[in-house]
Amino acid sequence: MSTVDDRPVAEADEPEEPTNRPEASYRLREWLSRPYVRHILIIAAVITLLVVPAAWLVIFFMNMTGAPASSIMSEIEKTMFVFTIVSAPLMAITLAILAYSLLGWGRVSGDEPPMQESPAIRSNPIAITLWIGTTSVLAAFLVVWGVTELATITAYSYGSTPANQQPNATKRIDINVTGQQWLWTFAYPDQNDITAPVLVVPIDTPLYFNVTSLDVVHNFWVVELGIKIDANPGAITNTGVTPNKLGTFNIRCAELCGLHHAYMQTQINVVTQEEFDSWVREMGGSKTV
Ligand SMILES: [Cu+2]
Repeated sequence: MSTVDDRPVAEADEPEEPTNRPEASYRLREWLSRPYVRHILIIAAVITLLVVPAAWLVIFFMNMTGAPASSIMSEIEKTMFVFTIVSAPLMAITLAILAYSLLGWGRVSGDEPPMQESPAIRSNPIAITLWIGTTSVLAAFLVVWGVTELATITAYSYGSTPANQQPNATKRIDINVTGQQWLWTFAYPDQNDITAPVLVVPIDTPLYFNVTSLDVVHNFWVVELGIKIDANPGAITNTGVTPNKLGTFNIRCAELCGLHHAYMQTQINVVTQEEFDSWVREMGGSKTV
């Protein structure tokens, strides 16, 4: 009896050569012809098309971001709309896959596992190139749009312009804004230093705010004007805006500053030049713009 094991040795499994793998374009077409892929793409297209009127309705028609009362806020609303539209296709495809998976439309009935299908789309060079290319172009567009808008808004708020070179520098109104727990005070240095707990300003006149705080960090925020800046103790921050719509808008504190932070709000009244002049006289000031 031989002690040598002469049974045939099993050959190691060799990876199968993908010699008969179909072309990438054929595989992509095959993938797109699957019913669940087409269903998901149709749902994604419908969601994308619905986002456009929905965004328009919320931002421009219902004015849920606050009806713009300055060029700054108009630019901000435009940017919100563009960002929503451009990101809609990606949101839509994610939601479509999620909905399809959750609702189980692709489920195979019975206990049988799903049938093995042809090579996965994740290894398809055409699909990968299209996906990365498209999302990169969308992202790059948003970066360019964002930087351009930021420059425009900064210019509108006089953030990048020295005080003496600002538009209508002679007509400009300086306002010293002081936040403290939990109220706002406004002083008009060029109008006999009158002070008021409510802001009154003329329409179409550049306003320049010198903002500070007496205690903790607050934040001076007017939604409809599109301005928002920290009020820091011991420092002055600046922002500016030209209101272009008559009306009364809320001024809120946008920095959690203690117990009554939620009630730290007052109002800005945008009035005509005549109304502003008579308000200044009433308050004891003399020189107006
Ligand atoms: Cu606050």
